[in-house]
Amino acid sequence: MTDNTVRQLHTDLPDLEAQWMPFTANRYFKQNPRLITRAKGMYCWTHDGKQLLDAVAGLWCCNAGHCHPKIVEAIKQQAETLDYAMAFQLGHPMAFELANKLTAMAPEGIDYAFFVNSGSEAVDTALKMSLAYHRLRGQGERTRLIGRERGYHGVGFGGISVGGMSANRKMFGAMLPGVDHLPHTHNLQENAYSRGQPQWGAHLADELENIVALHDASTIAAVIVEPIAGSAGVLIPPQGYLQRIRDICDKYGILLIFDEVICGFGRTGANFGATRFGVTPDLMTTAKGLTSGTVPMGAVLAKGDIYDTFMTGPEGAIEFFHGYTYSGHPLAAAAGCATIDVYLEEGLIERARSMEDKFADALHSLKGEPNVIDVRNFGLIGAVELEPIEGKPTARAMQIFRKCMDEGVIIRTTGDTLAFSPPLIIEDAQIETVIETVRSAIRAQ
Ligand code: PXG
Ligand code: PLP
Repeated sequence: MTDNTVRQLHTDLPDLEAQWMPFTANRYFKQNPRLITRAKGMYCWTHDGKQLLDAVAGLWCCNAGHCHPKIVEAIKQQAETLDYAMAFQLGHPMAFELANKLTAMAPEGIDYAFFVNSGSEAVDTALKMSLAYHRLRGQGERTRLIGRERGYHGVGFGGISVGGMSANRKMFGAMLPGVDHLPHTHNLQENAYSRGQPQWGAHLADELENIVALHDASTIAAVIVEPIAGSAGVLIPPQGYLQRIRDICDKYGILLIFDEVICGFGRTGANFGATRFGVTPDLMTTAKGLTSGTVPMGAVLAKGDIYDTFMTGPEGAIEFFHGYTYSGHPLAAAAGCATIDVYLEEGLIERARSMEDKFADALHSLKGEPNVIDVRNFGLIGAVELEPIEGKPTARAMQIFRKCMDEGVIIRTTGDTLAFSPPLIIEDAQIETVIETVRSAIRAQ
């Protein structure tokens, strides 16, 4: 069923019908196509030649900017040298090199990297590692997984089970059994217009004590939280909150997983959210910025103690019955190595930290604009929350998104919140362009 009028209007486009697009209003899109055909640095270009300033780094992933020449070159070279090497029982040098680079930039004690292809796979892998870890230690009854309301952990069955976004869960049946959720920390009455970490809310971590009291610690394997919840609207952890979660996990022998898929690789102004917040989890899930969005890849980073627990059976036997055909794929590994080199050589992570105040000033200047009810920020993540149009949730943010696109700036929306996560190379003038475009779009409603 192809709509000929659309095809006639956009004769330079391929037939759009056959692709079932992810997290997209397919029918609206196919009537109003927006295709990106080229990108460089802070900018993307559409099929009809329009230039767009990218204020979300693709989908929170192109942290080094688009098509960085060093990363592009590394991918080209790798494609010419080794396309694929069997991932199980064989290996190739680039994956080991990347594991070394990654663990060198991770918090102290995080010494191992297990490669996957996405954030969703990283989450499912970390959850499986947690269950197997306890079982290997003779605590196989620790099977419960604790997530958080308004958490996003990708779209695998594990990820949606511990995740806390109802639209992503309600269509898919019972999911994993034995999952519970912490409350989220978003509270506009207490915390609206916080700059950086809100002061109120550390006590919400104590809800984990109630969950432990309900189920008993001996049944709980792991707690998974994003240091900053991204997809559900940029929810910054209250001061002291993450440390309290860490302390309660330690008290009861529960593993703590930080989902760093968005927070990793400079987004928070440090290597990882864990680094910036000074709280070290047992497992970290990463993806996105790992290859600056160029080739799909994720990694689970693990404490030495967890790896060691697996390395106890007979030598020559597989220790963890898990892995993907493309775990540590050569192109992804080459992209990852070059990306980390770029972050370090160009000082992009320090750069993100040094831009944080300017970014915060610019974002918070939107306070007082029509229907703005909150502005929040941390590192190079920001959000502007809007009063929903009565009876039409999400419509206001979507109108502003479309207006910004028309004016040449890509932002992201979630619910009635506008989200920002620019590449770490953003310049002062580009911050101003983003914010002034958003201001005009807000005023134009
Ligand atoms: N965990 C977290 C914390 C994420 O943000 C995933 C896991 C899943 O990663 P993959 O690679 O499987 O998509 C994510 C992904 C948005 C948006 O605009 C956020 C994500 C993905 C797409 C859109 O909020 N986060
Ligand atoms: N389905 C089938 C039939 C397979 O053979 C495989 C892998 O060999 C998979 C799924 C899993 O694919 P991947 O390893 O890319 O996740």
